[in-house]
Amino acid sequence: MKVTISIFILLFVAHNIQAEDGHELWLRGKSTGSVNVVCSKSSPTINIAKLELQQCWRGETGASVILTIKQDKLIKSDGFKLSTEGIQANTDLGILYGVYELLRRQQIEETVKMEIVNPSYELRLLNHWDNLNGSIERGYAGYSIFWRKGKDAFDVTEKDKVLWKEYARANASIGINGAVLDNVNASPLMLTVEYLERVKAIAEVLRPYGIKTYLSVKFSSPSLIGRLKTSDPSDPKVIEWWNSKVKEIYKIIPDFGGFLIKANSEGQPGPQDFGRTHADGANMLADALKPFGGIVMWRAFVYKTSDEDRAKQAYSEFMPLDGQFRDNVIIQVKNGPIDFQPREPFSPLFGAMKKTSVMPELQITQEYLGHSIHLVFLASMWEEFLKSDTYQEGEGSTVARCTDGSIFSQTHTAIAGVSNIGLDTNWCGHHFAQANWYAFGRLAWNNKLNSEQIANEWIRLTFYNKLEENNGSITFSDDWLENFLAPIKKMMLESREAAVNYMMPLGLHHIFAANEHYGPGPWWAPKGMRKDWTPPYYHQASKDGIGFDRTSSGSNAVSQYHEPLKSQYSDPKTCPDELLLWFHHLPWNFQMKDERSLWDEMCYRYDEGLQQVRKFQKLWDQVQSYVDSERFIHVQNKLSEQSVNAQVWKDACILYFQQFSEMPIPYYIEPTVNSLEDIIEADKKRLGR
Ligand code: GCV
Repeated sequence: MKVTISIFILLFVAHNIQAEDGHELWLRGKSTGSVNVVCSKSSPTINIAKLELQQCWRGETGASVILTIKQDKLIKSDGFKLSTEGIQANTDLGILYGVYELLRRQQIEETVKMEIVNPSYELRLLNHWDNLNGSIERGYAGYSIFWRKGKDAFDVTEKDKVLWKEYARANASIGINGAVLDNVNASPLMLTVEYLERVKAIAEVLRPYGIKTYLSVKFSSPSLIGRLKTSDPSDPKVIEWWNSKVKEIYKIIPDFGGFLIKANSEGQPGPQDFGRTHADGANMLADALKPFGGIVMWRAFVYKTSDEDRAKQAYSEFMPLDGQFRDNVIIQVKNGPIDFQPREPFSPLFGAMKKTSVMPELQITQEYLGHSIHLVFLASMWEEFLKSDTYQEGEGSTVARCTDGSIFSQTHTAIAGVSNIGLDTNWCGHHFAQANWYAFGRLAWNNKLNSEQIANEWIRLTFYNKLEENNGSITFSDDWLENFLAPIKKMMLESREAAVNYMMPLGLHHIFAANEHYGPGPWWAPKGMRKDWTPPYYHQASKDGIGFDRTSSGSNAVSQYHEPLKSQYSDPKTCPDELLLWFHHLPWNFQMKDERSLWDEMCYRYDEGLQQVRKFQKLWDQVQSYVDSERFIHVQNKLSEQSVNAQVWKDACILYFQQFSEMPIPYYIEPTVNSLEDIIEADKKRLGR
């Protein structure tokens, strides 16, 4: 009887929470509250600010808010002054950002007091890896919101404009102020008139929200579309071609932001094809953009087939060029030295390039973290990265401070995140993947925020029960805070470590299945394949042990880190367990700090990851009554898939590595359930072999 009543109550409550498809992101619905906005100015941006206040006001009903544009030296770039009376800023955009901050605080019940809020980075950009045919490289949420193929590829429809506006609004609400619209593996067609005209249309929608458009360009465009014999950056005709192309772009898009370039990397053309350096290439483009205020973001993601450890190559290539770049060039460096792995140490270029503007590149789309299937909250990873101490200018030289202008007087400060946005109704494929878009924006605005604060904000905004609003204002009940917010926040904060555990614990990296980078593939090494594209290159498992020796007896990648990190990483006793096999090749019976053998510890962590996901499943089931049924079921299904996949990861890795360790699986972990042969067979099938 009791059970029936409980089920009935549950169904009744769940039924009363309106179904939501997630399209509104963290900006859910209008409020019924009213406000009197006092502002003498009118402009497209200010008008948006006023409208947002009127439609989403959740403060005292009938209160007044004064918006003032007045110069104040303490307010920097897009910053603003918040007070109980209203918002003051130097620019219209500052007002808009202030409005979003005020509205967010009202919604999450955070107090508003007199305070100046300045952004950490001047440029806060999304990088879209969107191809011109509408597909998205490493995109897991449908096709591109900007590009499509077919007869209507260049039509700018009302539907397009509505979507671009929603996109712009969401970005502005978290402080993002730039978007690179196309894939870094760029098509030369991007610079042709039809595509530039479409960029113009996109830019018009994005502009009032403060979002500038940027483009990835192909370095060989002069020969590919300009019919020149070469794309050599020192050739006068090539220089002239880029100069006139840039002029043409600014005529079409007057506030164009600049170029992002992937050069001499993974088969992309670049200045080295002509015996020139990265600096020669970047500077040539920077000179073309300079008269218009444009910038070049030149990626340091470079590695070749060579005997040099891949993790060392970007540093070796770029350090000698420090100081040679124009002041409108920013070197864009991925957070880790290899490639957006579940865990990497920070790239040693951070803090080491002292005479060049350097910007971090993070990956919001979950290429290596379970696509849009796994629930993995990336703020924890980014917080770990931004707070990493490089020691380059003494203790406290964190990556955040080395890139935001606190330590080096960079001409430009910037941060980029590879977008996880597509045409899926909920934008990101997984409702919880929206949290990563949100977190990126919030950290780009304030690189000191911690992941707990961000999760706390996002959960409140995304899951508060709209029915509980009273005259526009929201009061979270103790029940909601204790039984929904607290456990969900805990789950989010644990989720990244769980993924590391069931995929690559203890510093293991890049042992993914080929191409898709989704499941496990530590065995994958076809004959003739570039060795740095195969997992055995990274895990180096053999009968004598496992891990990549990057100490002085190995590749000596440790030497690229500043002391005391170099010594700390060099010694397995002081190297953090989390990075142990990144820096060391160790015997299977190596004794860990907790006295387990390395083999036992590895098995334990793989199992722990799986248990964590199962815990997330149970937890989600327990919060059913707090979530609308549409989003509840969606997430429930995703978690169930994640759990099956975590089991595959665990079984595949334990059984594969056991062939080398020849040690028993510890009695205290749950036995494996899949056979290695079956997993490898399924992987071969996937690859069509
Ligand atoms: C856009 C990795 C990814 C590629 C990506 C590349 C890059 O290699 O797998 O899809 O290409 O990084 O960042 O340029």
